Amino acid sequence: MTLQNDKPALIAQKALWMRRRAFKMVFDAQLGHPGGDFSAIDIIATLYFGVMNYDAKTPNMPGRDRFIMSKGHATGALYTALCAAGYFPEDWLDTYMKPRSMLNGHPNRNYLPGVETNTGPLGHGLPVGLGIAIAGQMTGADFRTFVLTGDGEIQEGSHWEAAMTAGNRGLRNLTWIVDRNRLQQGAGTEETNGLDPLDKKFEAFNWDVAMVDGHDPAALLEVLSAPAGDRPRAIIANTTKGKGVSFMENKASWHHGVPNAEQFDLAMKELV
Ligand SMILES: Cc1ncc(C[n+]2csc(CCOP(=O)(O)OP(=O)(O)O)c2C)c(N)n1
Ligand SMILES: [Mg+2]
Repeated sequence: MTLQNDKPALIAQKALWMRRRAFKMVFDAQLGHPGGDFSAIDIIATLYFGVMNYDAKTPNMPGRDRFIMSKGHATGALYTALCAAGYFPEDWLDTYMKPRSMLNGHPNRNYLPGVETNTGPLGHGLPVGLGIAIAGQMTGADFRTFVLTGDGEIQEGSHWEAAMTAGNRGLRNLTWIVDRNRLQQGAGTEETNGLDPLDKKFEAFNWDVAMVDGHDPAALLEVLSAPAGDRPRAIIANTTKGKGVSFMENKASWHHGVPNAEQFDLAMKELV
């Protein structure tokens, strides 16, 4: 099977490039959120290179599927995906977080093609995605809306208001993916303000629920491409913060830790 026809292999290849490129951006800027970049990259690569309908040359194409990056701090993951998808040239990535760059620490739709909405203050992605999905439902449009949140992020109550409304309206065009890496900024989610059992919470809010290995492109592809049912869909993607670099995995300190030269070289040796 050629790579072009083997979607999981193509997604894995894109995800590897995204990890390496995002880590170089963080290293050069000495700023960023690499732990949350690396837990989300396989999910985002699957959406952009296996699932979503979009045209990078026409970013506002009316029928495009919408992706809302609610965990807006993970810009290394989002910007490398948008670049690989063709929204802007690679040399823009070299400006990450520099003065007057369009690639800020948090995404800005006024600067960067492909960004659906500004995020960074946590807790807003699902409410915005809800509004977009309601508009789609009201107008009979057939695009889908995908919202990616962190797990610590959903301690914000705004998500649960949006979840209630989506469940009550049977918004079958809305998919909420939770990057379930079990860590937030400085500690574990369960020791901060526990979320388990998340699946039961979603079911109680009238959502269909699926669990998936958030680092397995084939499994992600299957669950994210599944035809919509009658209700909104929540996907709990079990992930590892810092996935792919041994000394970063499952370490809260890499939430916004940045590498020195030796750590950067070590990571590049592992990310092959
Ligand atoms: C409203 C708000 N409060 C606090 C922050 C600071 N902050 C940025 S990321 C983060 C932790 C988020 O954890 P999680 O959602 O689990 O993200 P991930 O583990 O995927 O990086 C916090 C507290 C913020 N951006 N917005
Ligand atoms: Mg988390």
